[in-house]
Formats: sequence, C-alpha cells, structure tokens
Amino acid sequence: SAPRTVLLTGAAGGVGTLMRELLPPYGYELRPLDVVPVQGAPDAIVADLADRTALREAVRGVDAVVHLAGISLEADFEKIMAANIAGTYNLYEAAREEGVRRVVLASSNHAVGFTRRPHEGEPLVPVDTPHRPDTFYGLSKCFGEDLAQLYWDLHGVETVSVRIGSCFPEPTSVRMLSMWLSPADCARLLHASLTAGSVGHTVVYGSSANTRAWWDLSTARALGFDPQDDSEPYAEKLIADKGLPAEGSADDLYVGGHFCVNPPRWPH
Ligand code: 15L
Repeated sequence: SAPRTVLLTGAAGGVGTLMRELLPPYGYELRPLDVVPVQGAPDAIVADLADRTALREAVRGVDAVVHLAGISLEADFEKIMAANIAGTYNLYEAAREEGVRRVVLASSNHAVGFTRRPHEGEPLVPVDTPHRPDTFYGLSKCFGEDLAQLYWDLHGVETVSVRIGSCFPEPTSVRMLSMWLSPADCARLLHASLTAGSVGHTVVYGSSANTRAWWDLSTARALGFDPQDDSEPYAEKLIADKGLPAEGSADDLYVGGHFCVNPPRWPH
C-alpha cells in the first residue's frame, strides 16, 4: 500500500523547507526532523544523526524515510564523516531495526562530479556511470549509494538514490540550466520514488525536463516521474548576464562544475 507517514530528515534545510510545503498535498503526513529547530513546525524532532536512540524513535511507525539531512556542501573530512557517512549509517540502522521498508536518499550530482559533461550531440550521462566524486561531500554521497545497495542486498531495505542536480526556486547560473530540479518537479520525483512498485536499490538523476539537460532521466521516468518544468525560459537572461563557460573551464568540462576546482564550503 502507498506510504502515508514519512520521516523527513533535514526538514529545516533548503530542499527540506520546500518539500514541507509541496509533499503534503500528495497525501503524506510528514514527520519533520532536523538538527536545528524547524521554523513553523514546533512538533518537529530536533535530533543529531549521531543520536541513534533518537533516530530509532524517529523512524518508529513511519512507512518511509526521505533522507535529506547532512552537510550539503564541501567541508572538512571529519565533519563530512560524522554527519553524512556515520549519520547515514545510523539512519539506515534505525530503519532496519524498526522495519522501515523504503528510504528515498538525497544523493547528488557531485557523486559523479568529475564525469565529463556532454556537449551538444553527445550522449547523456547514464546512471551506471562510475562514481567519480568531486569533493569529500560527493564522496559521502557515493558512500550513501553503496550503503543503500548493501542494505537492499543484505537486509531488504529498499532505496531510491536521487542524484539531485540543483533544487532551488529558480536557476541562478548557466550550469543550473542543465542541472535545475524545480521544487515542483522535486516533489513529483520524491512522490514517484515513494510510490513506485519494487525498486530494490534504484539510482535516478533528479532534474527537470531541461532543454540543456546532461542527464539520462530514464530510470526516474521508469518510476513514474514525469517532469513538467524546463529551465529554458531563464536561459537568455542568464547567458546574457553571466556568459557561457569558457572553453576548458571546470563548468565547461565537468558535471560538478566549480565544485571540481573551487567547491563552496559549508559555513559551520
Ligand atoms: C549540491 O549537491 C549542493 O547540495 C547544492 O547546494 C548545489 O550546490 C548543487 O549540488 C549543485 O550542484 O548546484
């Protein structure tokens, strides 16, 4: 039966805040969790991913987990290890112990960030391209995907790993014309990931139906995802304002763009 009660980790973050608005209309009852208090959600669980007792309580009785929590940019390895590597392990252990059947995992384009980006006429990047992280952050997403595979093979916990492109209200760079996942399409993709029949461990790219897409969306579409947005209406102005990436620059060469040479740093 379709999942109804869903633990949403990282509920105070960028994507989490958008999804708290956009997922309930699909019929979900969200149980928000974050390491900081969640604005406008006084009942949200405030817990660190290091707190295994709290995580076990948090997953108890939910039908599925949408795991967005963790550090979302590059940081010192120790911080990435605690939040994204050990934290994701702790969450999966809690899910296994409490019999949660499915996790939707926020992976990232940065798990394959050093992959060459296709130019016009070249084939799209397939989901089975080898892991090629561009940062410790991207490496932690590779770990999450492999952990998900292990928990499926060993324990029968299902996961859809979503390699999210750039999920913001609007694209704000030329690179995002290719990577943009509109918030509405993100909700569509999470809904498809939560409701599709047997998924085992499935990896999908998360972007809208962008004219300039680099991704192969076929595995996402196979789950029932039908993206409705396209960044193209933003293209003319963004290109006029910022210019196309210089030939041979990171944005020109790699999926991960500037993360490959000058990754933005987590503030804390
Ligand atoms: C990510 O994985 C980051 O979490 C997000 O902040 C964006 O920078 C995005 O990738 C991106 O590549 O645009």
